[in-house]
Amino acid sequence: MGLKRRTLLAAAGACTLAGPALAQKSAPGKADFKLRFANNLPPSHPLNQRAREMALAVRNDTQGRLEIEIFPNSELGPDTEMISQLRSGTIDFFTLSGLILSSQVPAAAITGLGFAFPNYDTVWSAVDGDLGAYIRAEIAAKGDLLAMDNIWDNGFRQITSSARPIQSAADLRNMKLRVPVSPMWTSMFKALDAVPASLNFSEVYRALEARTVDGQENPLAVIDSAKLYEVQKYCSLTYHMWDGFWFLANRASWMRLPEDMRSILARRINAAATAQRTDVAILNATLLKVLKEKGMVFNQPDPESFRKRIRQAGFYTDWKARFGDKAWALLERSTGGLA
Ligand code: X2X
Repeated sequence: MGLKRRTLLAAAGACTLAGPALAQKSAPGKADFKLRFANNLPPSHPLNQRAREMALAVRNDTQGRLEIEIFPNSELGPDTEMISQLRSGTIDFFTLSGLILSSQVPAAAITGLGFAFPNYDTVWSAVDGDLGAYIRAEIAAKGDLLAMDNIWDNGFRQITSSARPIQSAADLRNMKLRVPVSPMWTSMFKALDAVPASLNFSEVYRALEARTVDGQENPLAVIDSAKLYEVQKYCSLTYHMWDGFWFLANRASWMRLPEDMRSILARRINAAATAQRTDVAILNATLLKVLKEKGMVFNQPDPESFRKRIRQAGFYTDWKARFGDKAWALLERSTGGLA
């Protein structure tokens, strides 16, 4: 390669590294960067509604130079495969529960500890505070992943069933319950004497319809947007776990962007997360009536029998040892004593 050509290429590279002010303007209608954002939720879920708004805002802010293509509903594959695609860079962004991410980043499961958070104030004080920062540092330490500052809200999880309402922990005995693919979910429902079946979300509706599992557990916004009320009769408001979605980025994809695009993108993604949290809070207040009108039967069990059963099974002792004192102390700073 002649000096002239090498010099030209270096200049072009410098041009990109120096930021878009010098970057080649894309041809009208043709983006300089096209990124792929995948998730496992229906298009109607607030996460995808706010993601579409965010993508539009980013395209406008960058004068069309940066486009984000959204793939909802596990279109690019089940969660456990999309993690690999994110790490290889086939997918650039992926929203994922910390409990499923824990196969790669064990510490990320801590926010899903059973009955840890009594309300949203304690959730946000933890995930927007030192515990969230600790988890994001653990994610970044993998070397090929980054997490945006603001976690998106999945919600407090409730148990649905086609067989019976869950009035106490005893009603879970031998119930075949679908759980996401994560040691935390499996261990909690084993501690409750259920029979947890690990399935990616993309398989849940069919498994419930075919009765290969009796029930599943999810926040109301997921139960409604995924139309699980069509295949589940009972919904027991257990609030047994809070769950959130880290907005994850492939690090190489992120670092290829000019610095000014990265700051626009981070600002818009984090703002969308804040708006989505408000959407979920509104749904939490309105979906009970809506789902009753769609035929679901609700009950609100006393959480004490569940907490007592998992404590007796050594659930907190076991997970405190797995997470370690530092992470556990960060969690208890928001929740108070748990083990
Ligand atoms: O898989 C689930 O149940 C879901 C949609 O809530 C998560 O992504 C954790």
